[in-house]
Amino acid sequence: MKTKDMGEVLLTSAQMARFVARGSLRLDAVVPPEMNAEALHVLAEGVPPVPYGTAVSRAFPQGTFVHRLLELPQVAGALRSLVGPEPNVDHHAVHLREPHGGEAQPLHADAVIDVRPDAFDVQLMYYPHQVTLEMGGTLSVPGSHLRRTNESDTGRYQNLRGQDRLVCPAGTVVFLHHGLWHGGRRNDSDTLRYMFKIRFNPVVRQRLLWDTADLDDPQVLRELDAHFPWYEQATGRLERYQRILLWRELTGDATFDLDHWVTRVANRPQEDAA
Ligand SMILES: O=C(O)CCC(=O)C(=O)O
Repeated sequence: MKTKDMGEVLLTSAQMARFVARGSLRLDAVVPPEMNAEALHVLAEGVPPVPYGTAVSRAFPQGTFVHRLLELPQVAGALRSLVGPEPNVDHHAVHLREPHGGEAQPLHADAVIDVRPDAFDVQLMYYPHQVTLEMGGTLSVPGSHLRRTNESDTGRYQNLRGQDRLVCPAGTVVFLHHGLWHGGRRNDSDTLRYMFKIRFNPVVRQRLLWDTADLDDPQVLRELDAHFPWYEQATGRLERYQRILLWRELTGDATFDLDHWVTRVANRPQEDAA
């Protein structure tokens, strides 16, 4: 485990590969109990709005709750590994799921038009209290982030095989690729559910920003080759294809491949036959 400035715990290559395959990274109970207790007051009062594109250190000045949240070693290390130093804040929001209230949100991605193959935003989601199955934890569909859809066009899909209904201890932080299909679930409990979200835009190229000591570990390939149960037999393979392209960008290795998927498709000989 490698640490950077101020004790940041960077992600490993295997964790990055897992993020590239799944579209999310979950850090359980990384926020200490006293900060979680404070968060319930801070979030109830509301976090002041931040103009689009404000650098994170200006958006949340030193001493504020959010600044301290983002300084926690595992949170800071994951953010740096995914989007690099001093990203911009796209927007933030406190998301409530009322007790016995409302309906589940339709499945959606948080991007209407964003087909970047070589970069991504991340959304931090922080849960200051325990989330039980009844409490309307966020639902997400692992491996859906690289399938190009527009925002809520996936809303008609219900209960995809392998979907993840978040149940987590207090102080859990989840990072989502901006394209991941997700939605708040209905809250069937007596408890108001809080979640604080911040979307970050990178301001540097997202290349080798993590702890790369294990870059050649076979686990990296295993993570990148992951299959998810909702994938179609044939089209599901395109997800692996997209992951290879993203891994090439993230590592700068233009020859990286899994079983020649991209190499084969890139074969366009330019020489005429003699
Ligand atoms: O409230 C939630 O769990 C999810 C909210 C959501 O989908 C979003 O912020 O885009």
